[in-house]
Amino acid sequence: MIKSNLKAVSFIFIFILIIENSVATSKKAFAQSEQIKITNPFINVIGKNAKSAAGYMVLENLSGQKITLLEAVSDFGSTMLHTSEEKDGVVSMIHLDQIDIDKGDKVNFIPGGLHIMFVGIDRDLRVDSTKDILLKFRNSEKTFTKTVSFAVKAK
Ligand SMILES: [Cu+2]
Repeated sequence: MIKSNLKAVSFIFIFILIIENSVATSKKAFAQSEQIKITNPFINVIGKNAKSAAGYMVLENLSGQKITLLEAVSDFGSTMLHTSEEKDGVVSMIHLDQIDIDKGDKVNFIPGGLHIMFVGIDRDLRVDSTKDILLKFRNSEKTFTKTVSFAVKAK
């Protein structure tokens, strides 16, 4: 009888440990996503049923270390990280594998510069709606994500 009680107690104890552990993990993930502040996220859309569009925002690194933007993920098309460059009056887009944001720095995604390129868009992005975009980041310890609501605007 005592033996089975002990078993039950140790089972509950392990259960509590597992719960505490997962709460601590999600708290840490939350804290990390708070290290990046994002302001004015929007997607510029040209016309109806556009197959491509560009997303802009201001990223601010509030942490004490470099944070790298690895990827943006949408549920309506593929994405790439791009920057624009003008040479001899010709604007071309350059693919970037990642974008570093140094500690305390602000990085501006603006028309004519850095942007999230959306391609292969499979639905009409209604102007004045919002679209959730998942941003994947990395710091020196781990990768973490942040979901940001982008306002859809007509260009
Ligand atoms: Cu582009």
